[in-house]
Amino acid sequence: MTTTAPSAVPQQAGGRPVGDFLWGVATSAYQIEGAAFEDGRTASIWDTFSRVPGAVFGGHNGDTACDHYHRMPEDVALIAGLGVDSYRFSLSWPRIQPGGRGPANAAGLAFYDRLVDRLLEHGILPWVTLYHWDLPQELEDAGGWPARDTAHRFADYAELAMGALGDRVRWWTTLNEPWCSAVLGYETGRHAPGRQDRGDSLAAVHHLLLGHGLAAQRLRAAAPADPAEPVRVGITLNTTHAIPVEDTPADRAAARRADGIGTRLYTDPLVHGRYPADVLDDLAAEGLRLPVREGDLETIAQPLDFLGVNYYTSHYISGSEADGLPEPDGRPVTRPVPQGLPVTAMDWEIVPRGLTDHLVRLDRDYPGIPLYVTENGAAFDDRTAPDGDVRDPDRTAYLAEHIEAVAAARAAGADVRGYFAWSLMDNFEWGYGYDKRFGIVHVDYETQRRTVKQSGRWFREHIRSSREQSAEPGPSAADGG
Ligand code: IFM
Repeated sequence: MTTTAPSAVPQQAGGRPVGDFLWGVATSAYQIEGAAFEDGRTASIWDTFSRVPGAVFGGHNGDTACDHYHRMPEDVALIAGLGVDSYRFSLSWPRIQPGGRGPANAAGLAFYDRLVDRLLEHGILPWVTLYHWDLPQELEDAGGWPARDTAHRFADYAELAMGALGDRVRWWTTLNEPWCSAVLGYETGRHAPGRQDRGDSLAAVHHLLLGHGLAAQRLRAAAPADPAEPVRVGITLNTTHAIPVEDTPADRAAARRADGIGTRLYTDPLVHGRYPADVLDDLAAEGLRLPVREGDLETIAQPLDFLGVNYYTSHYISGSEADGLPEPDGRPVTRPVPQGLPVTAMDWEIVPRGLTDHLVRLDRDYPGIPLYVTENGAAFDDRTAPDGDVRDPDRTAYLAEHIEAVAAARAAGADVRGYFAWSLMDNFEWGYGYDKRFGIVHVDYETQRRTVKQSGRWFREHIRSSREQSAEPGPSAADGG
């Protein structure tokens, strides 16, 4: 993809402009770090949940994961070898602030200090996510995200992190995918902490968003001044791209509900400072309400320097039950219907066009906020060939088609400024343990050997040629496609 120049070109803390489009790879702390109880780190909800029999495939956990904590220099060299501009990683809250309260743990912070320095030495822009699901267990014991106090604890932690890293890290994401934290964590129970209460889940939505707003305020207040490189604060969402199966009133209404609960419940308060009225009505019909207090919505609607979009698939939604009967709990039917499209190893349908449409829609409905695809990628059942290579044409095609889809969104006018492949390397895929591999780098969990897959080589080459094209004068540098 060649790309047109966005109005604000990301600058690296070291000063090097990273071009007109940011290419990156992404990971998260619990999924790769290991060293679960070293240097003062305490348990997160995932350390606890992964020990619940049957909660995670094979009884796997993140105790060792990719051992990134001990192999960080090697991994940064790997990232540099891929030729990306940026590395998006998350900080482990219980490593930085054990127990979720009180002073920072110097040994825990020292790891991120070294990581950031190492990235900058390699000319790679560090992009930090504060919360990628590893809530300190003590805070869950005190009520977790359904409890309002957790939002305040999160803001304290954000300030600690900014104080330690803000002189070098200027790109900050507060939360990764609050939908997953709230719905999978507190409603379906498929993720930590494994609770199953729809009211708690809604309270978690509100307190996660409140935590985002409070943290955004504290991050900006605590950021060391740097006129050359302002601090950027945003959030990453896994919004739902909902498409009516048929153009009927029932299916359109169902898609509206899916979009409301999966997208607008987050984007509307964040950007417009109000929850969507239709979603509040739907919830009221179930006897549910969000625990909003005076001033909360103003706090939540802090200016966003960017919106991170994680995209894996689209959802075709029907408003009628397969057998013609309503849903047993009396709620209106909002049923995802597989379309028989090719799927990944997660059984997620591959819908690149949905990424284009979704980015264009977000840009239209929430204008003026630069968009970054902060995650996109696919799990497939990789096989290591006898020569040690991992040839993954499915993943390579998936990445190519979705990167094309981003270019199409830009060509249609959406202000999309970057793309991060999920994931740098195979890792702990939550409830699926190590069974699902999303990496563009293969990890042999026995030896911790890393091997760049065919998709990783393709990604490196694509970035290189895309940069070359952007540098060329003439129409190709500005065609956006
Ligand atoms: O691995 C996860 C990641 O932690 C959050 N977004 C989706 C990915 C794939 O399931």
